[in-house]
Amino acid sequence: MPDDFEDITYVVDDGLAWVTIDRPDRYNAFRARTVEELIDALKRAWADPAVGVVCLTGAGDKAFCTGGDQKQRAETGDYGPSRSGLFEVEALHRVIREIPKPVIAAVNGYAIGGGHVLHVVCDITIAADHARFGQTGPKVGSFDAGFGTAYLARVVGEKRAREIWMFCRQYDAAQALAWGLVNEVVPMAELRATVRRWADEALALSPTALGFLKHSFNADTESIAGISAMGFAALDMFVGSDEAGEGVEAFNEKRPPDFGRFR
Ligand code: S0N
Repeated sequence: MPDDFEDITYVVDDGLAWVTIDRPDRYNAFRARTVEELIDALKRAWADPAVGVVCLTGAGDKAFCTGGDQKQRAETGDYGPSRSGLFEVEALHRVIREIPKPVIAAVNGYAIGGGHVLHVVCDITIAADHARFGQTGPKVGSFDAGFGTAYLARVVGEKRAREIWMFCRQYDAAQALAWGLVNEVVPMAELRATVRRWADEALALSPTALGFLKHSFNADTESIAGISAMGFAALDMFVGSDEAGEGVEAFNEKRPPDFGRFR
């Protein structure tokens, strides 16, 4: 299949598909096209019997992904064009969960906002020791009322998940490991080799058993998908508001937001 990706790269190496968000000048933030390409790549990995494990990562050593592209949002009021005309973040979460193969997030820097949610929904997270984690929605006028909140609470517990969203702090890799938000922390220079090692362990196991196990783990949290659909519909309405606009403008003007008048 010809590789017509613009925002990502897709490379299969000995059973492991590397899916890399390739927008380092935007700290690997995603626009609609990026999300569409990520979905295509994951489906390609799903369909390919030569692939047993997927790794999602970001180009460079600054960022894994910093969520929705706030510059695009300021320029055009949306996340730019896609073939379908949709901005399918919710569908991306679903395909990461539904592909019956382990998906490993290799966090090579900031995992922030919608980028943080991406690693949360992956099966495994391996982080470089300089990685930083956090949500920014209430700072920039967005929220994730689905897997980004409810499933995060399953991972780290209610109190920590609420702290993460309600205070928009950043957490280092050691803290993320202590909270069970990541599986392993390694020096950046060892990140890819570590993913390779984890992938090789999984590649030696029964793919059918792994697939059913993944479905089984998902079954327990599947009700979140319904909340997620409602949350993203609400978000679509909220992002057009003056309140959300203040968050985007503040980020792009490099100043703190002033939400006082919306209280
Ligand atoms: C990552 C942060 C903390 C890094 O800070 P630092 O080290 O001070 O570097 P900066 O100078 O800030 O950044 C370096 C350069 O990278 C650009 N950049 C960084 N992040 C983004 C981004 N998300 N979009 C576009 N550009 C980005 C900077 O602008 C800078 O470039 P220059 O040098 O040219 O100025 C810090 O950068 C940070 O906090 N980034 C923003 C993180 C953020 O708020 N992300 C968005 C959070 N929200 C979402 O992801 C939700 C989107 C969504 O899922 C959605 C879904 C469906 C429907 C609607 C939505 C919706 O929300 O609209």
